Amino acid sequence: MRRKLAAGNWKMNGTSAALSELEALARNFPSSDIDILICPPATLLHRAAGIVRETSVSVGGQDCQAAVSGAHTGDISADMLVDAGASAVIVGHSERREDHGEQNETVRAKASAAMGAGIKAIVCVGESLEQRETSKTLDVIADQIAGSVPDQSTGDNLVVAYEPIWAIGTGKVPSLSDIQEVHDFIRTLLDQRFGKETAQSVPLLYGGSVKPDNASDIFGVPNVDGALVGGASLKASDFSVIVKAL
Ligand code: G2H
Repeated sequence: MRRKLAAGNWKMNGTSAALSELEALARNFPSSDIDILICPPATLLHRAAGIVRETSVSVGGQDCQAAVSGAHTGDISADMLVDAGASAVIVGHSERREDHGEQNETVRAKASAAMGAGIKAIVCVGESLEQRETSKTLDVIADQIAGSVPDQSTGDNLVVAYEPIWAIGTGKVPSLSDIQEVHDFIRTLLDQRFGKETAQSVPLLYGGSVKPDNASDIFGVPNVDGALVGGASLKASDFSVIVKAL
């Protein structure tokens, strides 16, 4: 019922030369049963969209501004992402929450703007190490889901990514039972708020040090519908192994 999604987040990595990796990935997946998404830096988005055209790979943004247009120097609107060829955008990544002080309210407005522009919002949530060690994980997740997920969310316009902050780029990964606990919890929260049909149709991604050698174990966890992959999405060979494990 839910589509599976392997999403790559290149973060602030890649100039024109990196597009050869996207070309290789697109060659590997001319067609696929699962959704494959790469979110390159905004500077590459338009060219990236041209490269993946007519393959099973699509491209997305890493962030968007909540406003449609106007005096927001350096920002990019959801409509601009659409114009560049994006079908999705990551919002509320912990690096945005930390580096730019983004609160739930801002993340929700960005997700809402993305949905309004007709693209999927990949809303990121996740606890810090201190929050996990003081047993606050589920409280933090509940707060972020309540605050960051817009009311107009559906299975077609929302993806939720659970990314424990302490697992991002560190090589550390939660136990499979800990991943399942949080994913089950997110599904329950969505059920309580949107009803069973919508809750069951929203893809839930795990993110944080997903690599070729741990992907299939993570994908075996119930309620994990895919991954949001950082470092291991930069090389087509690594990311292709992860895609095939899904
Ligand atoms: C988590 C993830 C991508 P990495 O941020 O969103 O990065 O796979 O490098 O931990």
